[in-house]
Amino acid sequence: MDDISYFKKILGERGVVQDEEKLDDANTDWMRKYKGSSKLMLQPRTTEEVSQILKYCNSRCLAVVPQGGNTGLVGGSVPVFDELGWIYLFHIPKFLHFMCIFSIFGCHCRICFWCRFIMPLDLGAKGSCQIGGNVSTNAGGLRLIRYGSLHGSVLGLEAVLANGTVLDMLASLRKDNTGYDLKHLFIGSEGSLGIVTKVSILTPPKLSSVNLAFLACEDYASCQKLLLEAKRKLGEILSAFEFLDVNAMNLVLKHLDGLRDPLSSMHNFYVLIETTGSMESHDKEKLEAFLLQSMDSGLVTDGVLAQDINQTSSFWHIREGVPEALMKAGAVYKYDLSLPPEKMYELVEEMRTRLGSAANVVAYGHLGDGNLHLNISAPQYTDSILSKIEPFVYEWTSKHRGSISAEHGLGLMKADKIHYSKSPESVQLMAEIKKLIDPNRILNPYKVLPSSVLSQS
Ligand code: FAD
Ligand code: 2HG
Ligand code: ZN
Repeated sequence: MDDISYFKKILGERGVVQDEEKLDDANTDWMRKYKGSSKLMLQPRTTEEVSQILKYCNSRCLAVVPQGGNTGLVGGSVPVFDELGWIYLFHIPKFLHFMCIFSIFGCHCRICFWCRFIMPLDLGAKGSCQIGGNVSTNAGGLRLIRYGSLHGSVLGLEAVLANGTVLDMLASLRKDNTGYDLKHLFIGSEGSLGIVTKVSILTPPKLSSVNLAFLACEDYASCQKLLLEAKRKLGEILSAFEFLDVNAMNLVLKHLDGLRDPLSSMHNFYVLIETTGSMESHDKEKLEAFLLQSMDSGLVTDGVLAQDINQTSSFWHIREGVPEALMKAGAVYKYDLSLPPEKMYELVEEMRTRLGSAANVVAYGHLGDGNLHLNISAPQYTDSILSKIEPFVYEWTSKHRGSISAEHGLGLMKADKIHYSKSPESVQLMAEIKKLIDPNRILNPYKVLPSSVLSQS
């Protein structure tokens, strides 16, 4: 029996996609930068089907790429060389196994908001990304400052290994120190160690009082001081602290329909501060007092508090819309860096000096987490621009002991750049773990780790 017939036997006709139009979409990443030419997409609906596919692929040494919502930004979710195709996981997390463990009470339910709980993760791609993809990239998002990373809020998961073994790590406990905590291997390993099929996640209660301020600062130092003040004065109700610079703001206003500047004039920097708490009058009073003090001290030069849900969503749209506006502006060189906040904008300014008028250097991100999204926008990709950006950006980040991937992962784009952030010994151990779990390298080969290291180990 040939491979296709075998997959049809496991998945039925509907689970084996060979239609060119569908394949073309799935072969291309969100940025339309990475494009594969694989001819097969498999759509399993159950863990058992995932297991059977992998067992077969492993026995035949056929490589596969797990794909969720395909919103990844580092070329991790598309086949790029000789992979057989994808395992498209839409049906897995969505219908079957998205299990929320609410607070620590262990109440199991399918959709958080029915039960007045929220997902601890929120990101601009929320309409398309999937929980399996989120866990596999250890996505950060807009509220990490409040709820922490998925390494903290994922309580358990189920993953299928390359040989088809189903690993049940579906705990719902806050505390469990029995041996190595294996689930962490799958959180952030970008589909290179296993396919995540079930997740149990700690979901905080939905609180009734949410306030959002859209503020202007004239220099980066003020944004930074504002962050320290916000942490001190807003304390436990602070739930997001995001920033964008004037170049990011200009792009959004130019390329996204229906958005307007909430402030009356342009400023050098914008900060969004969100608070979430349980008592409206107390939270509002606290935020208003904080804003008054920040204006008196000159840290904030202008600002507005969202008055209703429409304003709230349009303020968020400005921040969350930057990646889309960049896509509309042309080619984008994307860097997702963790840096000490006091160093972050120095890099942006140095980059502007290096590139001059050849490109538009745009900065925004999760300032509260020390995560800079440095994006360089140009009419098209050219070697001359790239050579001014790389390896400079990685060397600079490494010199300041930052991370070359704060939240998007390494994917294909940065697999061979891992050494800028990790020691040779750590990379070697990662390669040995990969070899142990996936000796035939069938799971997302060419991603995460350098091929040169993998082929030696
Ligand atoms: P995909 O893109 O399909 O896959 C991503 C990686 O995970 C690939 O390596 C893939 O092989 C692997 N994978 C997918 N599903 C599984 C599975 N079930 N098991 C094993 N491996 C799997 N990221 C952030 O961290 N923070 C943000 O704020 C943020 N904002 C974004 C905003 C926009 C507009 C866009 C386009 C992207 C943003 N991202 C952000 C990046 C992206 O959305 C996240 O990385 C997201 O978690 C990817 O989920 P996905 O389902 O689309 O995964
Ligand atoms: C965000 O925070 C995403 O908006 C995307 O992580 C960042 O496009 C980017 O560089
Ligand atoms: Zn981000």
